[in-house]
Amino acid sequence: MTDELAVPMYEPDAESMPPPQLAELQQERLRGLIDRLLAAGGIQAGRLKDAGVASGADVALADLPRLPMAGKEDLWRGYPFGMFAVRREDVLQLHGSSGTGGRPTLVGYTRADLRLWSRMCARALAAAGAGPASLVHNAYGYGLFTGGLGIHQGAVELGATVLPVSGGMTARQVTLLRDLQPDILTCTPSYAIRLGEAVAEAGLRPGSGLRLSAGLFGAEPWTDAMRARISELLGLRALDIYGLSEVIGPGVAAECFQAADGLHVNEDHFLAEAVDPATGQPVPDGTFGELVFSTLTKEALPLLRYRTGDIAALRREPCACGRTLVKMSKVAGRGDDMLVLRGVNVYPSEVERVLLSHPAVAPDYLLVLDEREIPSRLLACIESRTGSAGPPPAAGELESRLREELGVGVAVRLLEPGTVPRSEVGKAVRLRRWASGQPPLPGL
Ligand code: DLL
Repeated sequence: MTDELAVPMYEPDAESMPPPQLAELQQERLRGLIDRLLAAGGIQAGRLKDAGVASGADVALADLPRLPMAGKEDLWRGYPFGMFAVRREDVLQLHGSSGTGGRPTLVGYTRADLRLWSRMCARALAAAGAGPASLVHNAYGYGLFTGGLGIHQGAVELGATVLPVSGGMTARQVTLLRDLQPDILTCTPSYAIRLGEAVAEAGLRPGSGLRLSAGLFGAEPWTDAMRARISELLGLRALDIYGLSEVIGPGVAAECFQAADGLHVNEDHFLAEAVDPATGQPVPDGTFGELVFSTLTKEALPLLRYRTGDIAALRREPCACGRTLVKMSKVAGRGDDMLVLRGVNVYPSEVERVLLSHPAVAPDYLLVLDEREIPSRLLACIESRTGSAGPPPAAGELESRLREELGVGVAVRLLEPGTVPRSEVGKAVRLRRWASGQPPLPGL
């Protein structure tokens, strides 16, 4: 680690705990979680009893793969408060995500949960180099979505100055970036690109009118190719932050400034597993699987072995930053986003990686799964890039790269800049299904 890149940890005792000590702590907390679930008497308690677990003392850390799992359906079934393990009046804050098919996933926090959440987000901000002297431009949406308020509370916890600008109104954001000179930017990666373009249009450049040093980008999948574009546009170190409402929100895992290579999972509070999505059996470290989390210390909504649907790999290895926490890879996609094209499994993020490795295309793309005929075919609609990146590639060139790297045919449509709809607020839509009627983009 070079001194230049060294930044202090927010909770060094926890973040760099020796693994055997961490395992002991996790086992003790897992037992506590099981006792709390059994005492609450809900659906998870019933499953534990069916599995022969009558008390936390019956369980060791190594038994984890044999314990029952929970999923989003449980939250939907218990909606709104059925999964809470505390009285509604002990819940201080509610959040949620819109969820698949418009069904909301509602989550709640006790006072202790809110403190924990703030600390986890403070850890992530500190890992990005933020400190009490920082100014955090927080362009995650404020509201039911956990991004805005989660990061906000973390910045306050850290003692930094936070600007709760929320998403949208891009011209005003550019003015604030210029006038306030924040060092930390937090928003979705797709919005970071949008902001980066708007900043360039306004004649601001990294080092001249902008002094951002790092950004924490998450809430949607993004690739290293996007990372390179964001860094170039905004002149900052682009770091990944991961989380989901059910587990706590942002702050489950985050990259460090030093390595920017995989996200450190706060596994002293969120025990992580990767399992085969089909069988639920653990996969070896380094292998992609579905992430499963147990919330070891949460009160309002304790979850044992919650299946996230997110596909990533876990890695246990020393990091330049000194954290001993397990690392997760960037999320490759969601199990339910995986496309099967003529028998080949493809994640949208893999298509993104191949497309954006070409310097003359823009990071604005939409994948259209044309299901009007069987077998369905995938169209990658991507904008060519304005500026000095050289001539746009021929569609055929990108198509051969995709065939070579993914082993499957993907048709490419090159579009004029500005054709793909931008998301100013909320998460970017990268995949649309076209089953009948009008195409999702004109002219397909
Ligand atoms: O997106 C929490 C969050 C806010 C994380 C801000 C990071 C920054 P939900 O709205 O409940 O919570 O959506 C959770 O978003 O299961 C993943 O599929 C996806 N997701 C979140 N972070 C990442 C990431 C917030 N860094 C769902 N990379 C998760 C890829 C992500 N996908």
